[in-house]
Amino acid sequence: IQKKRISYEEKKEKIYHPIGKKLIEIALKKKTNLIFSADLIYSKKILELVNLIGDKICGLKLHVDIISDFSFSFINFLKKISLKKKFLLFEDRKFCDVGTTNYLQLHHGIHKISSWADVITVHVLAGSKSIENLNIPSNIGLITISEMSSYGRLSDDNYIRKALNISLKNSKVIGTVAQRKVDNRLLLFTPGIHFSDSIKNYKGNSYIHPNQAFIKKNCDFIIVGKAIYQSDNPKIVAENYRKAGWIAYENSF
Ligand code: 5FU
Repeated sequence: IQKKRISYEEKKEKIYHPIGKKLIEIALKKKTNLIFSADLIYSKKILELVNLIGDKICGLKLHVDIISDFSFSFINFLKKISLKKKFLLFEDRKFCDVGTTNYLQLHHGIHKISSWADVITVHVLAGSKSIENLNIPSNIGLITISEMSSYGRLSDDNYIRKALNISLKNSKVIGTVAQRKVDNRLLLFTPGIHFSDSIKNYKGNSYIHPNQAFIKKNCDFIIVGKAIYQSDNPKIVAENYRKAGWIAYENSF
């Protein structure tokens, strides 16, 4: 396994999926590796924040099933902003069932995730077959969850190794969530990011500074939620995370 730090440009050559390549292109163009996790329950609030910080992010991550007033007009607005400000839409649904159920949850129900998401997250607990045959269009990429950021996560080294292997073998997978260095053919996404040391362990999730994510773990993209949406000035704070993430990336070689 190749774990030596490589640049976004080099990584772009190793990632064959068009969405993986596109995410890297956006990152390089906008100089941002920041993905904003908008864990808010009203669509208006999400749209307000995205209008405010859309220039600073390469991705917007949603949990669409927490949005109380979900509608397709909300999705249409988001899609428009994402095209204008150039960022991708991530749905953090963490599909974790047998393949046929994953398929139904992805394409049907109220949210029709496959009709609008650019990237979706999946667990591989049910095995490699559970994420095959999902009939995903070529413009949707998968992120596997190999190792969560939470305290007391159940994944051990053996599970993580197998999850990473499944990720490498599936051509729809663009990357993974893990708390360690991974093969350079995968993009590494790191949630659990916060500047403040005082929330290292908050409600069962663990947090690290962007410097640690890039320098110790060779992360490619940081995912930041409450540090931004709970702040008094999301625009300034998002810019601070963008800058910190970018500088940490540059300093990680
Ligand atoms: F896969 C993972 C993980 O391992 N940890 C996470 O925290 C996903 N997450 C998500 O990232 C979680 O569901 C939240 O949506 C987001 C982190 O938000 P925070 O407010 O920055 O803690």
